[in-house]
Amino acid sequence: MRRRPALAAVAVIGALTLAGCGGSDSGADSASPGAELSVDAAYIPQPVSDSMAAGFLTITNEGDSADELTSVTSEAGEVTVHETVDGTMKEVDRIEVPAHGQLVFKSGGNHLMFEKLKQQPKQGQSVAVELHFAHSDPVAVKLPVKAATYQPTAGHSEDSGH
Ligand SMILES: [Cu+2]
Repeated sequence: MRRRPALAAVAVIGALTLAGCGGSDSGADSASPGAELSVDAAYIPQPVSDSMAAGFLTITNEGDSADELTSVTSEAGEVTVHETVDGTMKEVDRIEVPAHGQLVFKSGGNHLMFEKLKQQPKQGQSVAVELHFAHSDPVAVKLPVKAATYQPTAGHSEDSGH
């Protein structure tokens, strides 16, 4: 999975040139494998620190190929990707988004680590980040700042109705 730089380049070029096109020519590539990424459940609990914060989101891949989150950038400050192992967090270079699966960032697990923030994120604001992947185009995401105690409802939403 890591030994395919040539294939990755082809996939990126293909995605660009085929944008908005049915891709019906060149039957050789008709399976058009690739990751299809979407992001939801993004939020930042309002941090107590004025320079550090953790961010959470879920990346869903409906495609036939795995992808990897390779970096996260933000104008708000520095962002690194951390995972939590045995209660200790450590920075990771890249993290897989499995084919037909999800990469979940949640409290106590994987998280985006914001450092050297220019200003403290406050509830009601949002922080824009850009997710960069090994194969897919970058994805821009806004993480709304929630209450410090905010917990997303797992699995399904109960927000509808009362
Ligand atoms: Cu961390």
